[in-house]
Amino acid sequence: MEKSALQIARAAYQPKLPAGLRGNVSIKEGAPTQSVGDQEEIKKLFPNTYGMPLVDFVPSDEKKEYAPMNIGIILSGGQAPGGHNVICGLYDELKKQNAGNKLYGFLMGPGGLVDHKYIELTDELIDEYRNTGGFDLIGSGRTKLEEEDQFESGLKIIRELGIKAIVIIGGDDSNTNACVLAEYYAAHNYGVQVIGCPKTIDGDLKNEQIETSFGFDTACKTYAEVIGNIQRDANSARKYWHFIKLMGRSASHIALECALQCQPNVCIISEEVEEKNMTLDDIVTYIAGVVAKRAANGNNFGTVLIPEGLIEFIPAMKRLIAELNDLLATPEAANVAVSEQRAWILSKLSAENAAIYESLPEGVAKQLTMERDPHGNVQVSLIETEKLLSEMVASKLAAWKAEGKFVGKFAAQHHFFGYEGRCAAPSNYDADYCYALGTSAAQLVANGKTGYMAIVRNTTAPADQWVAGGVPITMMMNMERRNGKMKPVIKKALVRLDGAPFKEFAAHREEWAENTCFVYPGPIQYFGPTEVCDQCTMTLKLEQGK
Ligand code: FBP
Repeated sequence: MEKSALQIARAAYQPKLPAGLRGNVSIKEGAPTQSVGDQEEIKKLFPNTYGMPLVDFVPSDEKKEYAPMNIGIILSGGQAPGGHNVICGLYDELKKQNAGNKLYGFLMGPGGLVDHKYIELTDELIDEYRNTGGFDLIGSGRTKLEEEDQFESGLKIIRELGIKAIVIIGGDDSNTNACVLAEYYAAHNYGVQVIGCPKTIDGDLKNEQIETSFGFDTACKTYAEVIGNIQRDANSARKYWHFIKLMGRSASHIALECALQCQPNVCIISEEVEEKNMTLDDIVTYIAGVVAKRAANGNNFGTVLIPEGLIEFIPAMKRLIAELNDLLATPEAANVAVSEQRAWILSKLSAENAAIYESLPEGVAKQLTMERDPHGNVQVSLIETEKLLSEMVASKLAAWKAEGKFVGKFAAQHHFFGYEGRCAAPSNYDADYCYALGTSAAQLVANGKTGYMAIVRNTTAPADQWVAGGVPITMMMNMERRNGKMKPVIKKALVRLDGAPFKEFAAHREEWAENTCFVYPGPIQYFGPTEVCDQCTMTLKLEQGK
C-alpha cells in the first residue's frame, strides 16, 4: 500500500500506555457489582455473568507466566477512529505474553464469526495499520449476534481455530449482545470467554465506569475543524447561513461538543427539545428568531448545528415514527405498491399523525418510511433535517418579512458531517486510548474473565496516570422495551441537561447566537506540544470537572 509522508511518520507513533499495563501486570479485584436497574431480572437472565467485581490492572514486581492462547476479534457497527489501534494493542500484548499466541480477525462484523470468514493477523498486516483510521483491516458489519444457532455456528470455528476468547468491539447494542454470548458460552461450559470494548463516535456508550467511547474524540475534532472553516468562510463572505447536520443517531453529544469547540450561532440539542416538549415549529421559530436578530445588526450569515437524531426527539414526530414502525411491520404493508405508499399510509395513520405526515415535505416523509437497520432503528443519517429546517425557516422569514418583522436576507447552504469523521486517523487521545483498551482486553482474557468490557479511566490526566481494567457488562444493564418486548440492554447515555457540558453551552448560547463569537479549532495535530496534541474533548473535561 502506497503511503503519504504523514502516514509513514504516523505509523511510527508509539501509543502511550497507562503505567498499570506497561511492565508486569497484576489484577486487583473490587467488590461484587449490581446492575444499574432491574437487578432481580438481570440476575435471573445472566446467572453466570452477574455480580462480578470491577477489576483494575496495576504494576507488579512479579513476572507472570502466561498460558498460550488464541483470540478472535470482531469489529461491530459503524466505523470509529482508533479501531485498528485496539487490534494492535491486543495483538502486541498477546505476542508479548507468548510469541506463539495467535490473533484471528473475523471479517465484516459479527457475521464473520457465524459464517466462518476470518484471517490470521500477522506482524506484517498489523504494522500496515498502526495508528490508522478506518476498519478496513478486517471490515465491520451490523449483523445482530443474538440467536442460539449463531452462537453454535460461531463455536464450530472457535473450536477449529483453538480460540480461547472473542473480543467484540462495538456500541451499546453490540456489547449487550457480547454479554448474551458470554452468558451462553458460560452456561454451556464451553470454556470460551467474551470481552467487549466501547466504540462509537456517537459518544453515548459511557457511564460511571466508561469515560467515553473511542472515536468520539477524533470524529468531533474532525467535524469541528470543518465547521470552523465554514464559520470563517461565512464570516468572510457574509452572505450565507450554513445548516450543518452532525452524526449521532440518538444522542446529541457530537453536536454539543462541536458547539463547545466552535461557538456557532445555533445548536439544537435533541434531549432539550424532548424535555421541553418542543414542536417542529418551536425549533423553526427559534432559529428564525436568531436569523432575524442578527439581520437587524447587519449580519446575514451564521451557522446552525443540528443533531442527526433530532427528528426522533420531537415528541409529535416520535409518536408518528412509532405508529409508522407498527404500520410498516404489518404483512399488508409489504404488498403496497411504492406509488401507492403515501396514500395508503395516510389512510391508515391516526388523524393526529396523518396531519403531521402530510405537513412534511414529501422527501422527508418518504425518508421516514425507509427500511430500518437490523437493530430496528430509523436510519436517521438518511433524513435531510438540515434542509427541512432551512426550508421551514425560509418560509417563516418570508412571512415575517411581509409583516415587516424581518428586514434582512436569508440564503442557506447545507452540509452533513458524518462519514467524513468516522475513519479519520485517530487523534493522539484515541490512538492511546484504543491501544490501552486492546491491551486491557488481552489482560482480561489472560486473567480468565468473561462478560467484561475493557475500560480505561482517568483519561483527562497524562496517559501514564490512566487506569486500565474491566467492568462486568451486566453492571451497566437495565430492562428496556425493544421491538415490543422487554429486553436487558446497556443503558444509553443521552445528553444530560443537568450535566456540565450542556450547562456550559446554555450559559453562552445567547451571546453566541447574537454576536459572531466563532472559534476556528483547526486540524487535529499529531506532532507538537502536548497542549495542542494531547487534549481530550471539552465534554470529557467538563464532565470530569477539569
Ligand atoms: P455505531 O453506534 O454502530 O458506532 O454507529 C453510529 C453511526 O455512525 C451513527 O452516528 C449513524 O447514524 C450510523 O452509524 C450510520 O450508520 P451506517 O454506517 O449504517 O450508515
